[in-house]
Amino acid sequence: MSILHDFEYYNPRNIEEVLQLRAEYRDKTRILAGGTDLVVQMKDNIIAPDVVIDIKGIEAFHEITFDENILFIGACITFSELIESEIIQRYFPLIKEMSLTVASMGIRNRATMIGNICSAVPSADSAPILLVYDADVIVRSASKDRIVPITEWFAGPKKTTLKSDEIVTGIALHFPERKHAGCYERLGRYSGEDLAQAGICILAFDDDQYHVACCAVGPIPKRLYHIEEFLNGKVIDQNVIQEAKQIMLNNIFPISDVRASKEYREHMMGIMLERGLMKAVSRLHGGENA
Ligand SMILES: Cc1cc2nc3c(=O)[nH]c(=O)nc-3n(C[C@@H](O)[C@@H](O)[C@H](O)COP(=O)(O)OP(=O)(O)OC[C@H]3O[C@@H](n4cnc5c(N)ncnc54)[C@H](O)[C@@H]3O)c2cc1C
Repeated sequence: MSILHDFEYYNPRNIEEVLQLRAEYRDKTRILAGGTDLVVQMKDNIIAPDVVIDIKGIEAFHEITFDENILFIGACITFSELIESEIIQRYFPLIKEMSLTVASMGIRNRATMIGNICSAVPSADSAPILLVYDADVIVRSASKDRIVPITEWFAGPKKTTLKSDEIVTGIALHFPERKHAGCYERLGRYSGEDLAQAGICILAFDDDQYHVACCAVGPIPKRLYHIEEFLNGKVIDQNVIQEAKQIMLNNIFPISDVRASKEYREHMMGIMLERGLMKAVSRLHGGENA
């Protein structure tokens, strides 16, 4: 179906122009990155912005850099570019592992990681990875720059703390100084164009500390701090895993929908937590890299 309503299309070449348009038209605008969510919503008449600001022409948004142990991913970097990036492969292989689970190659060639967290659907695959790394979302408006910790980014299903005059310029991740390894476990009905039924990401450190985050099992993707508190300082064995699974059941709130029932999601999250912990710890101790 075509887009049925009229809108102004802007294709600015610098950030200042984007910020001016956002400041002037605010709620009436939508940023266009890859368009894999926005265009679908416009075609389905779910949203009807008066002004569409295409940011793909802004050079600075196409950068992936790694300086002083900080990874910067620009607003227009696609999942395919993340998969291909030597920086990502070398320092953040978990991002590559996650990106390969997103949709199909056709979608990954257009869809951006920043668009994924701006859409903020509960099943956003980028979210658990950014959460375990304590990523910072870099936000700008014409009057102010601010950094939003990813733990404070998601405000509800499809809602973020971004204001109507702001844009996200990129996301920053600190490379942990301690030895670490991670794993992303994702449940889907089939490989290809399907959203996650459940997802869990684990980052294990060599001093027996753990970061754990999930998606698609509650209104927002989130860190599972109660599980982390229980796991921290412990060597992973079957007793620890079984207790961690019980703690998880009190901390996730899946719903039943077209993709899976609440009960199936709960059951599978236990299995994925077990698999994820075993895999992350094995990788930490010299197994395959991630
Ligand atoms: C067939 C199909 C399969 C999919 N499968 C998956 C999947 O497996 N896993 C998954 O997580 N997602 C999946 N998705 C959704 C995924 O493609 C999107 O979430 C994508 O990552 C959004 O990025 P985009 O660049 O296309 O954003 P757009 O569609 O351009 O924008 C999305 C939203 O973010 C806003 N936005 C974008 N960039 C900025 C910015 N810099 N500043 C402020 N606001 C911004 C836009 O205004 C819009 O509201 C799928 C989508 C389709 C169509």
